[in-house]
Amino acid sequence: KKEDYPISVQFDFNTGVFEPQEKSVERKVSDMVKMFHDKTAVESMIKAGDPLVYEIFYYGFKTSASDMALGTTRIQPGKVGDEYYMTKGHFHEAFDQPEIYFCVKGEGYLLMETREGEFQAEKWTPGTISHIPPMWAHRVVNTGKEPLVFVATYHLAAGHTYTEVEEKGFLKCLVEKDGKATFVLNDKR
Ligand code: S6P
Ligand code: ZN
Repeated sequence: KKEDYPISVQFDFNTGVFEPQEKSVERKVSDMVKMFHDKTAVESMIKAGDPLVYEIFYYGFKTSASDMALGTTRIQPGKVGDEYYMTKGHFHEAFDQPEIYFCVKGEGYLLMETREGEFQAEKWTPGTISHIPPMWAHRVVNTGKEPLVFVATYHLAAGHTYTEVEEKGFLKCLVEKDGKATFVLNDKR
């Protein structure tokens, strides 16, 4: 079968795009209404054109015996109110599924949290590779002035669940204070 033969894609470290790819997904401010804490800023940004927050480029590398998905993400620099652009964040549906993230461009943080309330943030610069263990929700925040690009590998069997993060957020948010990226406690908690 064709899918059981090796295949390579060509990745651009600057743009985060690779070819060939199976699909790409765009997320705008209107896709993340519940995620950002300043609802007034959310509404006015949507009215002012609903800017792009991040894009995902994806290839599943499905074979007849297994899969190993590749997803690259490019988060634009920017803020909604004082809160930096970020991914939605999710848990994996399957309780035994980890993930590897590799930051190739930009700067920011990987936020991770368990359902028991343990929280950990990893500072990211180009070259940081992080292992996300099973059962840790994960979100990436771009605190820099250029796009943040990272590469993810995971099994399609992982699945994604967004509702818990949508309702509760992560323990801490990253906002700009006096020109600096600062952690503040999430006011939903
Ligand atoms: C999938 C992996 C990434 C994210 C992507 C966007 O397991 O973690 O490819 O899907 O970074 O984030 P999110 O939270 O919108 O899926
Ligand atoms: Zn994931």
